[in-house]
Amino acid sequence: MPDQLFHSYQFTEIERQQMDFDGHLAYQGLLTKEAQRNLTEALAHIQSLDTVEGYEPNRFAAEYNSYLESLITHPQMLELVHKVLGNDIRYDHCVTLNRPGDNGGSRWHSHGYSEDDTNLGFIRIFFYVNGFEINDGGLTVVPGSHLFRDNKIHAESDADLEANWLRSKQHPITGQPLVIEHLSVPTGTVILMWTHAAHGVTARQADSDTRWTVVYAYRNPGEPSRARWISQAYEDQKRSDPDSKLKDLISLY
Ligand SMILES: O=C(O)CCC(=O)C(=O)O
Ligand SMILES: [Fe+2]
Repeated sequence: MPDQLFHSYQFTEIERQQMDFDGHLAYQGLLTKEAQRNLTEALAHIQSLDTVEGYEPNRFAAEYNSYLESLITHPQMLELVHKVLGNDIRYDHCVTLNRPGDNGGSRWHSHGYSEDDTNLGFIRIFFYVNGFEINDGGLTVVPGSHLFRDNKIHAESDADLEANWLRSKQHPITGQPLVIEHLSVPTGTVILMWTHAAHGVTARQADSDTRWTVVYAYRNPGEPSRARWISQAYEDQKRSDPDSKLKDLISLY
């Protein structure tokens, strides 16, 4: 048996509705201490590698680190993904998101997948191994923004988002104006997010330690995927290995 990845949690109709309503769902402190330790080590390993153009260790992280790779098919990971996406799933990417002190964060954006067929879902599963605070490598979100299924949200700042994309938009279910939310989460937090949700990341403070983070993405197959960071060699190897746990998860379709 692999080590425990998560403490116990619930994904009942209540959590599903919350995720579908907000576009994200945070499980505070879900990662076990052991998983946090192993993840920190693995993320530091990726950080220590020289970059390779076209085959970047941070983008193809699971291909560079066997612990990160093992989590793609960890029974607790697959159980969670199946709860959210149902039976038919594919692995899409595993990208490290380490942010050292002074890291600039990320502007507001969304990601795309299957804009027309809303039956096909795509989720990002963020492991915020050592958590984050508001205005210190903190994730920012707009509850309800994913319901627009807009893959082209871009803004330089909160003010820019508010003056443009957010302006005159209401939550499709409540009719209330959409608002920005700055999250803050403790060590070991896992955040699930529908890929069309508007999100950004605040800059890391200069005197802060590295924020250790990795994202695992999965989807229902059926459409091409733009952020699918899987090398052809890796895909071919997994597909041709009858014993690989990734065999049925690795292909695009
Ligand atoms: O670094 C983060 O917290 C989020 C990064 C991000 O936008 C993403 O992986 O989609
Ligand atoms: Fe993103």
